[in-house]
Amino acid sequence: MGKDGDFTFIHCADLHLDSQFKGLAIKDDHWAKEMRESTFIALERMVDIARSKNVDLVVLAGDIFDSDERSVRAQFRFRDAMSRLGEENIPCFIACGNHDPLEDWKDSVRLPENVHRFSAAGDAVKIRKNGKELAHVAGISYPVRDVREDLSPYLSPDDELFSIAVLHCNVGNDDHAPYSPTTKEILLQRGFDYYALGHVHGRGILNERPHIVYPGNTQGRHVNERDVKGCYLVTVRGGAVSTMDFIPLSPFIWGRYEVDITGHTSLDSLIDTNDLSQAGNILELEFVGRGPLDSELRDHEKAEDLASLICSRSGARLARFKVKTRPELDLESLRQGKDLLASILRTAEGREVNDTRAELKALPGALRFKRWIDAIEDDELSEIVEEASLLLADRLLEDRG
Ligand SMILES: [Mn+2]
Repeated sequence: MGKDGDFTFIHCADLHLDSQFKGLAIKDDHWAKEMRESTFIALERMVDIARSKNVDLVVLAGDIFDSDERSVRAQFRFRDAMSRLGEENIPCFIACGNHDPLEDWKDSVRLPENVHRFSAAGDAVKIRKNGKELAHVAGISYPVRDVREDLSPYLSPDDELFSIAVLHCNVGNDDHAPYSPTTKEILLQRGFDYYALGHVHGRGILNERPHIVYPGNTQGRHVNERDVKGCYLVTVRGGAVSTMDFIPLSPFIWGRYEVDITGHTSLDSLIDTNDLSQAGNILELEFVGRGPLDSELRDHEKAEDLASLICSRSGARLARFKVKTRPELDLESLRQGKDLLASILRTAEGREVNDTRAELKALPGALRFKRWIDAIEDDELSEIVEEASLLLADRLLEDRG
């Protein structure tokens, strides 16, 4: 015996099957349907890879389903995917997380026998190949959603075998909810060879040999979950990790893209010069810069049309857009003038945010909106003032002819 096995496995987490996508300001039924399908496509791609690479096992580190109201559809799609692994005798190990704790697995749809779901107390299974023990896989599931205890101490490795710990937990990441919080140092003391983690949606290899790994989620759900998402194909040679191959799975790749209007005098030149094909295929656009096209973009419908068009020409879809452009103005010389416009521009520029806030609150009837006025961030308020002054400048200059 001893750690001398050669084998491969897939480490996947946070599939969030049947997720409702956030941040889709532009409504489109056909497209919403496709988005809704994307988490399933990612799952099926993972299964295809597992089968074609003939991996020895698959581990899923929690958040397989997105919500406790999991649809029958989601349960069936998952069961079918697991059965496809079973056809090739590929076992799959599941450690449940905060989105799919054990109490939410109603078992109304039964899972095939190649699936092992870890218990709330933690348990372990030995993987055998050709009559020989290859690996020790330990894991633990959340009994309920809100687990604030570090669950890693409940797991123990087998010193004689390559040992994998499957766990949904937060290793010192402030951006994610502190479920089963732990640290790299604590994990390293447990003595496993590979910590197959889930929960944090950005992928990262926190340590090598032993490996502490987050594969990230399989499909980004909003613009802050950008770039390609997927899973890891891990190769173990001579009882140690030899390669970590990232396998892209997500049909939709979120991205942000800035469309700069500076220097453009016509909409067609703006459309023709922006190639977004590298940015992703579901995008948040931001129009920036200063120029004559600013006035066109102030028409919301026109701006939306333009944003959709720019995206679709690169084969991407528009999720939402913002217009942050400025009119072409020689502000410096306008400010030097002696007219109303000059005084507006100077006042706007030299304004303290708190004065603006106080004045807003002093307006007749403003008491009802006090909560909202207080909630506006300083930056946002400065921007509003600047925007208002430029809007006024536009109007005054239009009148001047
Ligand atoms: Mn998750």
